Amino acid sequence: MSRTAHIDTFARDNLPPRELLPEFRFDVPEVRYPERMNCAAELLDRMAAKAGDRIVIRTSDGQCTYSQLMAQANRIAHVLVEEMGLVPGNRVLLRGPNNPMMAACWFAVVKAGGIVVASMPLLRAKELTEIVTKAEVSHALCDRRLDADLKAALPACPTLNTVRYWYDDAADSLDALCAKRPAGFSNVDTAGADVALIAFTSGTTGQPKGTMHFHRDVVAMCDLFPRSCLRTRADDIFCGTPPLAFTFGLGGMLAFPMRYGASTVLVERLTPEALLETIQKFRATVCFTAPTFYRQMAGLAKSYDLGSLERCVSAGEALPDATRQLFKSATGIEIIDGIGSTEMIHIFISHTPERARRGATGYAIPGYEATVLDEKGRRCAPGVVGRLAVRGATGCRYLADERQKDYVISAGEMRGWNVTGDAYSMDADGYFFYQSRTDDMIISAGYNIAGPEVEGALLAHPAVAECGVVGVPDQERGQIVKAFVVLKAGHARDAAMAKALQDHVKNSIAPFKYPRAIEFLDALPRTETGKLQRFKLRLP
Ligand code: 3UK
Repeated sequence: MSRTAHIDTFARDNLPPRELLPEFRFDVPEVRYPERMNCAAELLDRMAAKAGDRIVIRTSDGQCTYSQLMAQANRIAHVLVEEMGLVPGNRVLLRGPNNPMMAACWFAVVKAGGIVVASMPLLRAKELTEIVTKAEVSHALCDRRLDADLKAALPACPTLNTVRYWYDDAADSLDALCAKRPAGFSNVDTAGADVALIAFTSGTTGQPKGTMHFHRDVVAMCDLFPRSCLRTRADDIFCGTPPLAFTFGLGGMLAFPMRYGASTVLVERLTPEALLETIQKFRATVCFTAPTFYRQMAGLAKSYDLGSLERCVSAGEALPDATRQLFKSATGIEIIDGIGSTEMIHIFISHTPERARRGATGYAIPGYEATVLDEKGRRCAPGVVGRLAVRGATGCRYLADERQKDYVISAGEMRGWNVTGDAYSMDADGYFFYQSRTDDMIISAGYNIAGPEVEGALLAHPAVAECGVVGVPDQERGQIVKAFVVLKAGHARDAAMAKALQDHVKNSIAPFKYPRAIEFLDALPRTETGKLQRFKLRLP
């Protein structure tokens, strides 16, 4: 292993044992990097030197250039090292909505050789305590407006003893401290294989899992999907919803545009209407969000001028074909679907707009290989449903976690492949078709039924705004298919509607898959990242 710049070696000491590591493949030349690399230098300083006056961040209150963002990150890095006692390798909690200080803090931590542990804005004291404890976080930088949950967590977090707040007028606020610091900073000379980021999974159940990513992984994610599928350009203006604490958002809302000298619009809270307004106002060219947003935006699009918008990326959960078609007829844009995961850091199966295939997530993008495995761990024939496995330039490294062996195959012919927990089939052309999460497959009277397929059928009905389909226990059949449906305004939630929806499903897919139970809801339970919380629908 290369010489580490970390003095605090906690992350390296807690990497999975060698035999449980995934196999990394650097088949595409873009991801063969030098041994020394600091991803902040790569993404920020390099562009600041080359095109410092270009705008990097736009907000409703103004904008900043690459040089200004670098200066701010450098000032914060001085505060971290000189006032807060940060030592390379220490973990730093970042907590804030998507705003310029959150971005500057991200780069500051990495410049100073620290490891970013970002927390989703909606995490409460209990979850904060869990991630701080697991990652032995020593420092925190937090938006003042999100201080309550952090303060509530602190008594239970003995490792976390140095906290500063930003967007705050106190004399010892981060804003005040960094104003007194110089705009130049010499970055810690990290190894490409030093940990830069511990991203916690938005897992729905059980203890959160921390995934460790190296400096080189952060750069690699920028050199793969955004180059081959998104074809990012320097004049692009990015916008969207995913939080910077979610690797989907770290890429789409910050790192991807920066790798190409483009700019990003940061907005703290977005509804579908507000996202459409943002696209219109900033003349955005690229949008990143989850399928449910595209579906809602399709219904509203005609009231906005979306003439600037060219490319839209959907991830986080499966994009139903009904949503792809609705959005295309509303805007003319073929959405780019992509499956990624916190473990893999970003998207590994996707497609260009021209190569979209109905119902498919796409093909393994350059830099990755993917396949589908049967129960015995052998490759399935085309068309057969099994477990998705992937390997490439990035891969899963859980922080001190028994579950490493569940994500990475440790023996046999497929040793080193990452298993994402998704059921997929692959066609003869190498396109991958999502079925469900492996453990979400509904087994009813001996049939395997994928909830998302039933959802896709329901979504094609004109009265359906949103829906979620799960298996619920049943005496006779083991499980039955149950649909939770949000209707569009003006439709009655009655037995006749339930019957109409059931008939609609029976007429569009194999009849045994139809939902025997239907419940109408005002809204579906979702995570901050736009994922349907199926476990909540299954609760009695
Ligand atoms: C599901 C999808 C079907 C799938 C993520 C892009 O979602 C991200 O990371 P998470 O760790 O969840 C991973 C799981 O989410 N999923 C994501 N995208 C799709 N299923 N089609 C899709 N397009 O179950 C996967 O295993 O929260 C997505 C980039 C970075 C990310 N972290």
